[in-house]
Amino acid sequence: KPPFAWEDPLLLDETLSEEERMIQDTARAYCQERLAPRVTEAFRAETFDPTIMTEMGDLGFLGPTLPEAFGCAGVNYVAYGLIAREIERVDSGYRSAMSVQSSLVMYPIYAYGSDEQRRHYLPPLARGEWIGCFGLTEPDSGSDPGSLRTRAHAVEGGWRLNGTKMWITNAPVADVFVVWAKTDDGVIRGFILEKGMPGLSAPKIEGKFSLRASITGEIVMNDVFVPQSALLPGVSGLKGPFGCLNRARFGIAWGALGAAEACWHAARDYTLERRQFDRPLAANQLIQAKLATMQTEITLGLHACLRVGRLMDENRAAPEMISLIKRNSCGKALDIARAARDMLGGNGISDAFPVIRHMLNLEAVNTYEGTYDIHTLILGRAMTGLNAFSG
Ligand code: TGC
Ligand code: FAD
Repeated sequence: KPPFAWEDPLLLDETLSEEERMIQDTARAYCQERLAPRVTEAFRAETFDPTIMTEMGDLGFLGPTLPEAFGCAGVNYVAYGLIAREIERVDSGYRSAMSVQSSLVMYPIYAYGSDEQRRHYLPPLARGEWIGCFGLTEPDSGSDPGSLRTRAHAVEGGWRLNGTKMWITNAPVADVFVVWAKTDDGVIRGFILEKGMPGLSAPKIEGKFSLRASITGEIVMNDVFVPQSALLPGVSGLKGPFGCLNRARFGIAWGALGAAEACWHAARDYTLERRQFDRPLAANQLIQAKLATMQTEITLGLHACLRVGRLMDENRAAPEMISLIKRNSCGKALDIARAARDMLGGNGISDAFPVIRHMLNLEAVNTYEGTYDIHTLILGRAMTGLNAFSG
C-alpha cells in the first residue's frame, strides 16, 4: 500500500514548487537554529530583540512578496505563508513582528504610496534596519475601526494629527508609523510618521501574558505635524487598512497552524515518552484520539491555506476566503494548544516545553486582526446578506 507520512498526511510538501520548498527549508533552518534558542528567555523577560529584524531582512523575509526593485524578495503568497508558518512554529510574537512589517507597513507604502515614499521607505524596511508599526486600533475603537477618533487636520504645508492608538505591535521600537486617521471631512486616510517627530510617543504596554516576545505599545499623537508628503496618496476609506489586513490575516492563518504543529509534535513526543499505568501515555485511546484530531485539523487547515494562497497568487482571493482561514486556523490552533497543554500534565504549564507559551500567544492571535467572532460575522453576512455587526 502507498506509504503514509504522519507529519504531512496529504503530502502538502509535494504540491509545492522547488522554489517554495527551498524557501520553506531556509526559513525552517533559520527559525530552528537561530530563533528557537532565544525564545524562552525572551518570553520570560518580556523582551523583543530588534536584531531579529535585520536577520529576517538578510534572508528576504520582510515584505517578501514585494518587487526586487525595492530590495524585496519578489516571491509569491504561498512562499509568504510558508515563512509565516515556520516563524510561528517557534513563536507567534516573532511572526507578529514579521507580518506587521511586511503586510501592514511595507505593503501599504508599496500599494498606496508615492514613488518617492516607496523609494525612501521600502529598502531599509526590507533590510530590517527600520522597524515599522501599523496604528488602526484605538482605546475605544477595536472591532469597529470605522469609529476611530484620531484626527488629521489640514494645515498649511501638511497635517496636524491628534489621537491615541492602542495595542500596536512594534510601536515602542518603531522608526516608521503607518497611522490611520480621519481628515476634516471624516474620511479615513493613511499617514507615515517617523520616530522623533515632536508630539509623537509610543509607550510600551507592560504586563502582557501573551506574545511576550513581541513588543506592543500605544501611539500617542499630540499635535504632530506631518508634511503633505506624509499622506499615502493612493487610498481613502476603510478599504485602505483592510487591504493590508487581508494580507496579514492570510499570513496569520498559516502561522497559527505552525504554532499548532509545534504543540501537536510536542504532545506526541511527550506522550510516547511518558509512562503511566505501566505503559506510554500514547498507548491510551483518549490520547490517540486527541493526536488524531490535531493531525486532521492541522492538515485540513494547511491545505485550505495553500488553496487560498494559490488564489491570492492568481489575484482571485476574496476577503471572505481569508476570513474563513484566519478564523479556522486560529480557533483550531487554540483548541490544539489547550489539548496539548493538558496532555503534558503538570509539565504542560512549564516553559521547559513550548506548549504553554504557544497557548498563551494564540489567545492574542485569535483576537487580533479581527476576532474569531468578527470573522464569523463577516462569513455570516456574506452567506445571508444580513449585517449582524450593528443595528
Ligand atoms: P464595511 O462596511 O464592511 O466596509 C467598509 C469599507 O471597507 C471595504 N472592506 C474591505 N476592503 C478590502 N478588504 C476587506 N477585507 C474589506 N472589508 C471591508 C468595504 O468594501 C467598504 O469599502 P467602501 O469603498 O464601500 O467604503 O465595514 P464595517 O465598518 O461594517 O466593518 C465591519 C468589519 C467587522 C468587517 C471590520 O470592521 C473588521 O474587520 N473589524 C476587525 C478589525 C480588525 O481586524 N482590526 C485589526 C487591527 S490591526 C491588528 O490587529 C494587527 S495585529 C498584527 C500582529 O501583531 O501580527
Ligand atoms: P472589542 O472590539 O472591544 O471586542 C471585545 C469582544 O466583543 C470580542 O470578543 C469581540 O469578538 C466581541 N464583539 C465586538 N463586536 C461585536 C459584535 N458586533 N458582535 C458580537 N461580538 C462582538 N491593532 C492595530 O491596529 N495594530 C497592531 O499592530 C495591533 N497589534 C495587536 C497586538 C496585540 C498583542 C493585541 C492583543 C492586539 C493588537 N491590535 C492591533 C488590536 C486588535 O486588532 C484588537 O484587539 C482587535 O481588533 C479587537 O478589538 P478590541 O480589543 O477593541 O476588542
